[in-house]
Amino acid sequence: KVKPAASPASEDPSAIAGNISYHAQYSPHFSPLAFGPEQAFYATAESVRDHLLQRWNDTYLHFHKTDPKQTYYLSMEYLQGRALTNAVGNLAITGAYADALKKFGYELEAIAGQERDAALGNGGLGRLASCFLDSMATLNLPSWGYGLRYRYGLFKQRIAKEGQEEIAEDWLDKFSPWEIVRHDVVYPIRFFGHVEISPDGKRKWAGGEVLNALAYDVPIPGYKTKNAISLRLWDATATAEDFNLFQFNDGQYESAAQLHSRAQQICAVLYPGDATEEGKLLRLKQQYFLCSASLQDIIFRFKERKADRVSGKWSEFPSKVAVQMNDTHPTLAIPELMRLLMDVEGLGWDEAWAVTNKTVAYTNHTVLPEALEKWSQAVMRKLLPRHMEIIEEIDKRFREMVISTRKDMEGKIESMRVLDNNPEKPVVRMANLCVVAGHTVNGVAELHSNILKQELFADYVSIWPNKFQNKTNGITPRRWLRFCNPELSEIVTKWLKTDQWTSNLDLLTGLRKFADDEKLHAEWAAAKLASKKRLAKHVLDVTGVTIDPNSLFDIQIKRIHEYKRQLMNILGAVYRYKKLKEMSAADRQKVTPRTVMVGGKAFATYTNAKRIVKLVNDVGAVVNNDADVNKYLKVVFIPNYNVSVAEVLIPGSELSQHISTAGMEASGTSNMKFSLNGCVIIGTLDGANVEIREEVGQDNFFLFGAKADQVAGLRKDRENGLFKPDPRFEEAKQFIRSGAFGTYDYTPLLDSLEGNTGFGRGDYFLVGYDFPSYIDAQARVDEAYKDKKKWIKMSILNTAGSGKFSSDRTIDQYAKEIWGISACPVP
Ligand code: DL6
Repeated sequence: KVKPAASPASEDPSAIAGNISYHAQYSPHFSPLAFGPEQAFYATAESVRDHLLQRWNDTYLHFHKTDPKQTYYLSMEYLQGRALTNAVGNLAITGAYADALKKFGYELEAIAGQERDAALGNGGLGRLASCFLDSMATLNLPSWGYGLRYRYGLFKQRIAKEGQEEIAEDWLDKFSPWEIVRHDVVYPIRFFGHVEISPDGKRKWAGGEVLNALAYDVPIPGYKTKNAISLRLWDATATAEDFNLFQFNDGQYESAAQLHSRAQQICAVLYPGDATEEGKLLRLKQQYFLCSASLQDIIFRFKERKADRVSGKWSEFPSKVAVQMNDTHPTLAIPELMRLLMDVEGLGWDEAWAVTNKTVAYTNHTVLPEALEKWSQAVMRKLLPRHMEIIEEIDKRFREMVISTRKDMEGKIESMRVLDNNPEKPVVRMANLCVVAGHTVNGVAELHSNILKQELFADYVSIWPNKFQNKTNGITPRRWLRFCNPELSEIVTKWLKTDQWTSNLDLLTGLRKFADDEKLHAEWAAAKLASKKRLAKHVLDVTGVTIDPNSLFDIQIKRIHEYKRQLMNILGAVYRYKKLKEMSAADRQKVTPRTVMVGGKAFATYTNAKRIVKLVNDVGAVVNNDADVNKYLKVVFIPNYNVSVAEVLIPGSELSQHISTAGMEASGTSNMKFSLNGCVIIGTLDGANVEIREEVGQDNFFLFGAKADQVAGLRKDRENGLFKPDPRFEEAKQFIRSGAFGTYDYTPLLDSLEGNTGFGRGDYFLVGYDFPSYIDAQARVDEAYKDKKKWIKMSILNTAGSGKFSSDRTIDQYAKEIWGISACPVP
């Protein structure tokens, strides 16, 4: 009944309804006969996109005209999640769109729930990149995100009888209403081939195969600003020339379209399995594809903005361009920039090196040795022969520099070099390349940055003492409080008498003075209960398990990894269950009822992580059906954890577990999201936990476990047979071994916690050492929860102490202290 209106979207609900109706009728995606929730979502999203496009175009033109220095964030992962709620929220048109949708009989929340998550990432690193984009846009910073347009990003997790199953999830199944294909932005990307040397000695890469990188832009709106920046995602394509018509007509269909199929492989899957040589090659191709397309684009823009830059003026480049490498995955940006500057633009080595060094910076996100990338020199040489030459030259010059200037470091050179020439397995060390070539290296929390400086990169610090920085991670308060927890947000706004906290999170400290106010307590408790009920409904919908919103909601959601110690959590739940079974009915009534929820995906080939998923499910199946105790304990595995699920879980959580072995979690960012939503953390002194505890106060954080500087010694003690396990730890393991939770063979998993040393043994992650203090800390939690006033005060003080963890603060520091860029708001 609503008359279609093609006019650019306005902020009046009737006009918006007309615009939605227009998109429903004239966007040719669906039959015009129906306007169900799905059609309503796509039409609404396209209407919102009209708003975005205006800002996005204005922002590009403004940047073009003013020509500021820009940051280009290169990341193999972005975990964007859903976009509709965020877009209308940032554009401050939520109410108008909600009213418009009511005219069609729909609630905005239900329509927003139709959207698929854009899951182009695995975990923390990808979600961090997405939070950063939100802050870059909000702070009006001239900046871009570059990534890959994977067809199947993060897999969908199904829990079957044997545990986790991975299913490809096609987020582009229909289409994404947010992306704009840019047929005018295409760059050639070469693989394989050889290096040609011209008579004047110039080197040039030739031959091999060439694919195209085609840009898809996703506009990223800032919060209450006119700026909208771009996330540019590259897709791989081949051309008509690459299609062999002769072969096709001859019935050789596969070979006729070989290059087309190879193009499809590049952006098919995020992190394809790399156990095989093919898998390794594909991953390297993906990394190069991202780096080459992005750098060609950056150079194009550099020239586009001033015609005279085409000849000379390359020394200006670092004053216009900052490239941030999000972990080592985009390290090939270094040799690619060198190649483009030398072989295409004609610069000499020294000039190209100076430009590259002043342009690129590197963020390290892990100290786990297995995650520090190393590429086989042979694979690198085969796929990227010219880059391998450049890397060899960087390595050679670095060695010479150390030998000639730092005699004292000679003994260290081999481990600092970019190349590891071990004849058995010669590799390129990507992190070393980043440190040698970049102007700045940063860690992502104070503790982590100190570990980088004192251990992993200590030798480089003595050469370049000013190269290393800390940038503690952050999260966007828009998605992670304002939009995902409207009840709590309203209370915060009401008590602070302003909603400015949404873009100035430090204002939350203003809540501290009300931490004992009973009226605030009542409102706070009511908001938490509403979120807990929403969460209970989600659990019922996806697992069939009914949970009690009056029990303590205890949540651990993150990738499943042995260092994150979900195993300790479940051993704790097993111990709790056993004690409940042994208690009298009268004693049980004194127990704090608890619902333990665990969610997260295990990498497809990570066997122990998958065993942990299975164990949580098996324990839940027994505990939840045990009528003696299930009033006091439930254990639930939340399947298919993703950004949208987190948006339901985090507001409803009261206790959140961040219990990694100290020194192993670089930062963690879900700890910040929980704390911001008034959830109390039980955790070790690891990653950003350390800073969260400082900010919220040590009385409002349940601390346990070994400290980072004890870990090496404890492992040594264990190797020397000095470790004496606590009887409670032995009891919990033994209970599982007894078959109390079914017949699945948990021996390999439990054996990893036994013995003094050895592969898959020796309790490398110190679960046994930390278990007793973990159980004691959980007992303190039980007691604290009984005192409702005390608990709510702790909850309020967690929110009040979260200001530091806004990604606005993090990005402001990157902008000032690494990138040297400043705000460029559209007037
Ligand atoms: O910095 C974002 C995020 C941290 O919060 C996590 O602590 C850290 O584990 C994660 N690191 C990675 C590294 N992955 N690789 N490869 O995801 O980064």
